[in-house]
Amino acid sequence: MGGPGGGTEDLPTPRPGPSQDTHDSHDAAPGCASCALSTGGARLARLGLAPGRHDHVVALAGNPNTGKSTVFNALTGLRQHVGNWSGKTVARAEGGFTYGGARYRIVDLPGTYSLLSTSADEDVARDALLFGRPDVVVVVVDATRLERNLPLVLQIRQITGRVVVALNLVDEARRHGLTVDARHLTRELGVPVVPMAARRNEGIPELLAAIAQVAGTRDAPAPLRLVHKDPALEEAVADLAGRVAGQFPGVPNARWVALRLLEGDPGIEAAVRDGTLGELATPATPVERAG
Ligand SMILES: Nc1nc2c(ncn2[C@@H]2O[C@H](COP(=O)(O)OP(=O)(O)OP(=O)(O)O)[C@@H](O)[C@H]2O)c(=O)[nH]1
Ligand SMILES: [Mg+2]
Repeated sequence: MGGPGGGTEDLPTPRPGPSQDTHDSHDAAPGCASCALSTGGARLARLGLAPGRHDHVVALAGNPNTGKSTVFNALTGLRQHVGNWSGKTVARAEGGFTYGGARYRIVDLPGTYSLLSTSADEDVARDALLFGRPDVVVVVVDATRLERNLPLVLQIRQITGRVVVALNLVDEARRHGLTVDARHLTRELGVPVVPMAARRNEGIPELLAAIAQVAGTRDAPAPLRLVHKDPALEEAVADLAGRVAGQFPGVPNARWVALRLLEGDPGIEAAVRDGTLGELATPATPVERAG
């Protein structure tokens, strides 16, 4: 896969302070649900998650329309419109910022409801989160619609503990008489939850501090692990995860891959069959990861 000419792009060197690179690229395998992972490392490079001269990589994820681009603009200090990723044309947004003397690259991912991907857009977000190994995943959630937003948070928590939840739109929630207990959520999820109203720049300093804390720790919480009550299922998952890890040494989230295989996820099945899962197994960034 890849745009015309294929291959990876040279990533721009992050500049001190705000910066942004917005790219339009064409996905050469439109609608190829079964080859979701077939671009391997090249795709991660295009996503901006490959190694570069930054200290930390931050991925911005969340349901559609939760304020991800608003958060992106607030963090990078830019006001550029960031298009959605849809259909064959992918507009990706990457930016940079410095905080506490460290350089961060931030990648705005397409909105997604689930990592159990059903669309090409969701495949992009899924691949990046599962295999891109960002130092921090900021999940932007809508405080007025928590019940619709939390499933994605929980799915992401199952693959990494390096998560900050940006509890956005608290101004809207207030308007509707809703109060969200962020402390309680923090305890339940085991990761920082930062109340914010990104459009008014409320909560941005707190979000930056939480990102820096997670980026800098070597003791991120372990991924949440769903324990299956049926011992036979648990055994099957463990067995398959072991085989996935044996076949593709270094692949992140072998257990997650095993669960999807047991469910018959066609994209994951194809990536295992044609071996492209292995292309995603190489460490993507220079920072040592926990979890
Ligand atoms: N009231 C309020 N509106 C916000 C806030 N943050 C974002 N918005 C508005 O919510 C709408 C969606 O914001 P975006 O930043 O485009 O959301 P997104 O998650 O990037 O959306 P997609 O890319 O379509 O998934 C815009 O109209 C924003 O101005 C906030 O904190 N409070
Ligand atoms: Mg957006």
